[in-house]
Amino acid sequence: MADQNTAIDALLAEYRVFAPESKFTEQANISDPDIYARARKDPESFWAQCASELHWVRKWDKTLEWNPPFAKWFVGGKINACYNCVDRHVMAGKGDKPAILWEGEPGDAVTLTYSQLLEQVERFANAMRKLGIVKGDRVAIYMPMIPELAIALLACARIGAVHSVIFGGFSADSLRERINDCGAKLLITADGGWRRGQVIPLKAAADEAISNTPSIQSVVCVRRIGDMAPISMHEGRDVWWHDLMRESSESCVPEPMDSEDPLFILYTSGSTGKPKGIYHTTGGYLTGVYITSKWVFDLKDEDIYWCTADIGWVTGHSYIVYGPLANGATCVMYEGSPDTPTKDRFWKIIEKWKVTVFYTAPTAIRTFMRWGESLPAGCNLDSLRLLGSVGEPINPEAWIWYHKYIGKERCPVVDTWWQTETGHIMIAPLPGITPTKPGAATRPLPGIDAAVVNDNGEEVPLGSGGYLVIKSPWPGMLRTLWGDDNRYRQVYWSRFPNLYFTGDGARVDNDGYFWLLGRVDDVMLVAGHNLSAMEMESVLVEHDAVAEAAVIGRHDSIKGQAPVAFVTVCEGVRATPELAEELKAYVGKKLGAICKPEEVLFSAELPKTRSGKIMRRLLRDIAEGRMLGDTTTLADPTVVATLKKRYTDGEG
Ligand code: 6R9
Repeated sequence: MADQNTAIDALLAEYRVFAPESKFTEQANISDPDIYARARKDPESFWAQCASELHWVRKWDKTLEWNPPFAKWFVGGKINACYNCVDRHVMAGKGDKPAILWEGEPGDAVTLTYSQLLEQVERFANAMRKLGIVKGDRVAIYMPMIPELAIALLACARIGAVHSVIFGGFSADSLRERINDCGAKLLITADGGWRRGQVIPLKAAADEAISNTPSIQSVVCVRRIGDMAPISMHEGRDVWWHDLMRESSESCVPEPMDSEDPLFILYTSGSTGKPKGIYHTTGGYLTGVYITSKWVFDLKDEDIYWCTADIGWVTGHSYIVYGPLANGATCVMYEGSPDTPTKDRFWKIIEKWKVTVFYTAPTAIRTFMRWGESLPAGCNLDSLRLLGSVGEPINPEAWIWYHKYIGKERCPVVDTWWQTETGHIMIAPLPGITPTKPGAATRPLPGIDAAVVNDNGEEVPLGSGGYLVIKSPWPGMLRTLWGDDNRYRQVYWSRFPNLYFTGDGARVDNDGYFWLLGRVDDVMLVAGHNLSAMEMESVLVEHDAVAEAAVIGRHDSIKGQAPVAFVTVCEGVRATPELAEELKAYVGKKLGAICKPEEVLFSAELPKTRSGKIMRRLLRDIAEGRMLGDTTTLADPTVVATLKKRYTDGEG
C-alpha cells in the first residue's frame, strides 16, 4: 500500500487548485460557506428548509422517518411534481418565458414557453386519463429526445402515473423485460428518432417488444419522422399522439400526491443479473433535484441551461426535466449526435442559443479532445459561465482541456458525483465557494453524509483510499428496488451494516476532497498493491498521443493481476509498437514500476455502455481469453468483436 500511496500522492501533488473568482462568488446562489456547518448541525431542519422552497399542497408532519434501510421524507406532505415544474412559474407571471428550446438533429427547432408547456402537458395528461390511466399505474416511455418526451414525463407526474423511461437506444428485448418487470399499462413511443442522420425505428422495436407484454393495453405513438419511417398501427391498441392531443381538453387538475408516492422507476443494468428497477418517490426527490440544481449549477432566471444527456438516463430525469424546470430555468434539449452534420454541432448549439450553463460527460469531453480544439475555437462560446461533468471520473487532463478550451479559463468546472440510486448530485463543488482541483469531485454537498471506509467499514484517514459510502439518509435516495426489497437490502446495505454502499472506490486527500476512482470491480490487485484503473488511465490520457484509455487487471499467476491498457490515439497519431513501449515507460515513470502496463493494445474505439461509461469488464474478458459476457448494454457491439479478434490474433 505504501508504494501505491506515494505514487498517487505524487500524482495528486501536481494538481492545481482553482479558487472561485470573486466575480462569480459575488453573484452566486450560495456564497456563504457556513451552509455546510448549518446542514451538519441539524440535517433534518436543513432539508426541511430546502423543501419549503417548493409548493406543497399540504405541509409534511414529519421530516424524516428512518427505519434502516427504508426512508420516508416529508411524511404526510402532499405535493405535485408537475405543478412545481410548470404551473408554478406560469402563476408567477413567467408564462412567456421559454421552458424548452428544442433542436432536432436535422436542424428543426421548437420553443415551448412555460404556458405552452403547461397546455401540452395538461392535454396529454387528460389523454392518458381517457386511455384509463389512473394514479399508481405504470407508463413505459420509449422515445427519442423530442419535446413530447419531457411532456410525457410531466403529464405522468401530473396525474400520479409512474413513468419508466427506457432509453431509445435499447433493443426490443430490453424494452420487453423492463415493461414486464414494472407491469406498464401504457407505452408511449414514436415512429422513430434521428441519430447520425439515420432513422432509429422505435415503433418497430416497440411492436416487437410488446408481442409478449400482457400488461400493455395501449400504445401512443408520436409522429416524429413521417414518411421516411413507415410503421403499422394496431387497430384498437395504437393511437397517434396528435389525434389524442386534438381531442383532449386543456384543463387538468394536478393530483395531490403523497410525498412518498412513487414518481418514477428507472432501470439500471448491473454488471450481472437482471436490471434493477430504481424506485423514486415524489417529495424528497423533487427537493433534492431542485436544490442541487440551484446550488451546483447556480441557476438564475436568465440562464440558458443545457444538459447533453438523454432523458433515458437519470441525468436527463433529474437535470433536464425535474431539477431545472423546478427552478423555472430555460433548458436546451437536443435530439441527436455531437458529430452530425459536423463535429462542432455542440459548439454551434451553444453559440446559437447562447448557452450559459453546460453539463456533459467525460466520455464526450475526451471525444472532443480527440477531435481537436480548433472546432470549439471556431464558435463563439462567450455566453458560457459554468461547466459541469457527470457519469465517470473525469481525468485531470480532460478537466483541464474542458476548463481551457470550452470555459476559456473563466468558467468554474463542477464535477458532480451521483448515481441513479442517489437521485441527485451528492458530491460536487459549490461553484461560488469551493476551490476546485482537476479530477476531484471535491466535497459532499451540504446535508450529505459521505465517507470513505476500509474493508471493515471504518473511515480511512485523510490521504487514503477505500469504498465510498453514505452514512445517513438523504431526500432523493432510492426507496427500494421495484418489487424487490430483499435485493435492495442485499445490493446496497449488506456490504457494511447501516451504510449505503455505492459500489465506487474513492480516496480522500489531505484537504478532505473526494477523488472518485471508479467502480470497485475495476480496482486491480497487482503483486499485493491496490491499483485503480482510473489513475493509470488518467496518466495515459496526459500523454499527447492518447485520446482515451482503459486499464484492466488480467489474471497473472505470479502477480495476481497484471495491468493491461487499451488505448485510443488522437487523430493523426500512428499507433506503432514503439508508441506502445513509450506509453508503458511513461506510466511506469509517472506512477512507479508496479503500475507499468504489461501490454498496450491500440483500438479505434473502446467498448462503452450506451450512456458512455467504459465497460472494463468486457476488456477483462478479452484479455483473459474468456467468452464475452453480457454485451447487451453495449453502444456498439462490433467494437468488442473487433478488439477480441485483434487481441487473439496478436495484432496488438
Ligand atoms: C449520474 C450517473 C453511476 C455511476 C457511479 C460512478 C459513476 C457518475 C461520476 C462518476 C466519478 C463522477 N459516476 N458520476 N464517477 N465521478 N462525477 O451517472 O448515474 O448511470 O447510475 O451511474 O457512475 O461509478 O456509481 P448512473
